[in-house]
Amino acid sequence: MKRIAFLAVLALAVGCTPKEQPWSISQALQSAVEAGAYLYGHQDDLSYGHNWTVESPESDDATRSDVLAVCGRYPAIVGYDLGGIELGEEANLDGVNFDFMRRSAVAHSERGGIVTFSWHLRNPLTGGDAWDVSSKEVVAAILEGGECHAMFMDWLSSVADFLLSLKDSDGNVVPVIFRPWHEHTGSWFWWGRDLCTEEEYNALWVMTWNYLAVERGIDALWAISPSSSRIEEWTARYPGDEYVDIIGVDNYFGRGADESKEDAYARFIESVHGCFDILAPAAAERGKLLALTETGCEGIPYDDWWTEALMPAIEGYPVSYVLTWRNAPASFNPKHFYAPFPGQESADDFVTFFESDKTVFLD
Ligand code: BMA
Repeated sequence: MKRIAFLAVLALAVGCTPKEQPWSISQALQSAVEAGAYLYGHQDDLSYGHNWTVESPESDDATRSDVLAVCGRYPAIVGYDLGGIELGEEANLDGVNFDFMRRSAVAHSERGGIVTFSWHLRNPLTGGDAWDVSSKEVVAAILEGGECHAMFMDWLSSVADFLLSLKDSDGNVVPVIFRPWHEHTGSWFWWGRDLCTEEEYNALWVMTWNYLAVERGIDALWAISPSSSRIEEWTARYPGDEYVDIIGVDNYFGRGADESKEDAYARFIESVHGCFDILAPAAAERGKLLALTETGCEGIPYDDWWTEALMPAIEGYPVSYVLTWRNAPASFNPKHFYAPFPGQESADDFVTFFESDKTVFLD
């Protein structure tokens, strides 16, 4: 684990005006890159793990974490998902209570960490979920002049209210990374490539940004995460440099039924390199941070995936952070986890990954 002046960097933000506040997170990420390291992040890290879940959301002190249990440190970044907030639900689509999300996000931030939010929101036109791709009219329907525009702006106001409620003990709203409309070069979400035009996608982003950043004054770093699928087309669905701070990619490891482990590792590394070969120069040219915004190997049934697949995939690129997806409770799915827990097959290798001077965890 590389020690960067993480807390100090965040503390510097105290003197900033609200508009400049995400500078603190930006500096922490930039410092890591300059030190040749990247922050490690884990989705829903404090909310549940493979063998546990927060049972009393109103009183739980958000100290439990599979990552902490394995290596003795929290991830530097904790990811959360806002899906469900748009309907005023008590918990998100994966059962994370929003009051607990608020408290644990603030707690993580006060410990010196960074929080990032994605949003697997419902389909506003059909009433289905984020994966309901039955209509190509959804984005058009929520843009200005569309039949669902007013309703959608109401949904956005729930997001704004929540983000503005993330106040630390001094009453300051904590800066976050906001990562909406992700994996849009794929076609499995209703805002994906085959589901809306390039103009509609870009207008959706700008409308979201105008409302949250300008109208509601939310200070966030905005991360755009195309999927590795059709990554070469990513610039067509990119709203413009003014609206983006981090350029990343969502790229997961997978192994074909007849594929050897070695071939699967090589194919993953090559795929991540292929994405970064396109994104890294573009990010540098535009003055943006680069990230592996979602990745992971489901169930991690290997004792060297972290050091032999993930690290070589990132090596050589100025990646500021990497986030692995959630450790769903075994009762939901015993194999749907992307970070180890004590005794898990990849745990020792994860400790090597943690000990490397290329990675940054919470000090
Ligand atoms: C997916 C899976 C789902 C989950 C969704 C949003 O990748 O983990 O189980 O509902 O992300 O978090």
